[in-house]
Amino acid sequence: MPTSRPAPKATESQTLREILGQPEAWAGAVKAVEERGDALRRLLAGAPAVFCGCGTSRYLAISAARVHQEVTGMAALPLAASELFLAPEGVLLPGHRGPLVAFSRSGETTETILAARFYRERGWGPVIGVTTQADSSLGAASDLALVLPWANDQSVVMTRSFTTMLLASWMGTGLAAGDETFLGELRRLPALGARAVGASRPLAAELGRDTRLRQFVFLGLGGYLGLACEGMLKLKEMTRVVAEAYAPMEFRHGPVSIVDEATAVVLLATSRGAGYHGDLLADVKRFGARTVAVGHPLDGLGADQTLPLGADFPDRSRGLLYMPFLQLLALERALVLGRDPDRPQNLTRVVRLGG
Ligand code: F1P
Repeated sequence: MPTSRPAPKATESQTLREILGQPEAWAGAVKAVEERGDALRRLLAGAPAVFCGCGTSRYLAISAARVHQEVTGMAALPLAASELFLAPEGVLLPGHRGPLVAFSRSGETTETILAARFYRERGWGPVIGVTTQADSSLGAASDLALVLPWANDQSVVMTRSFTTMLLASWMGTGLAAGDETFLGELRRLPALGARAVGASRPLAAELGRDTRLRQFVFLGLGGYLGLACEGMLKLKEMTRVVAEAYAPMEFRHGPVSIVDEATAVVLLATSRGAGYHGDLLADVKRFGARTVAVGHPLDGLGADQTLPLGADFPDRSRGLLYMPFLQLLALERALVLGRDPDRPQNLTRVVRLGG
């Protein structure tokens, strides 16, 4: 239903408050996971894992699973929750055993609850529910519920809840792997969050308010694909502007046809991709795109605009610092279009089947 409420000023937006409040919420996640460390280690270590969710929580599952596999050395499969119970033969092998990590801010999304129940009924392994809601249906369907109530966004769109649940998942991964170096990186992120938010605001405002840019493409490698997809979703939800997300090199294989002078291509920079992504940006620039590179390393990419973030972090943990920029970009565009970023068209805070 279109909202009849006039769009709020930026300062009145619930979404903005939640974006700005992320660093405190991250600190809470680090602490909460450490307190449940033994139980999480027991459930997560030593077996292939499945990660699932819907919408934002599904994109979170991609970033969580890719990092989990890299850090633990155990297979990790990201799924849309519905795939798990509607087409299980295509995703899990007979005899599968290992934990399911199911994400849901509300803990009430129909498909995520059904996936958790289905997984347990089949005896595939323990379910870890990561949510912001105490006493939720997901919690009831889980062997261990990791509840992060301070990250429960009141806005329809998920911002703080996405990054906080992602950091919590990465912490669980670090504990399962016993990887103190990785855990040390994650423990440093909350203290750097406020600086990342502050550094992101000017470029987010400039690009978001530049209405000559009518379509946005977000590119992310590996676990950063989940972040790129989430950047796309924020823009769609808050603004209805055309947005797409790809693994960077994939963009050249067809989708590049959409590029014109009204296109912004936002690359989420990674050390691993650096040797290839300069050529990619040069290509899309030739077709007229505005190119923006976020993160690190940025040298040699030749992007029109850059936002340096997280230079002293490795790829696996740096991406969290990129998210405020993507969220703020969408918020700025929503406000310039006179849309209410807190209340996207056609969307409710919880999506229930038949509800
Ligand atoms: C998942 C989701 C969100 C979307 C909206 C409706 O919610 O699809 O991605 O932005 O808020 O719900 P959840 O399962 O994480 O509560």
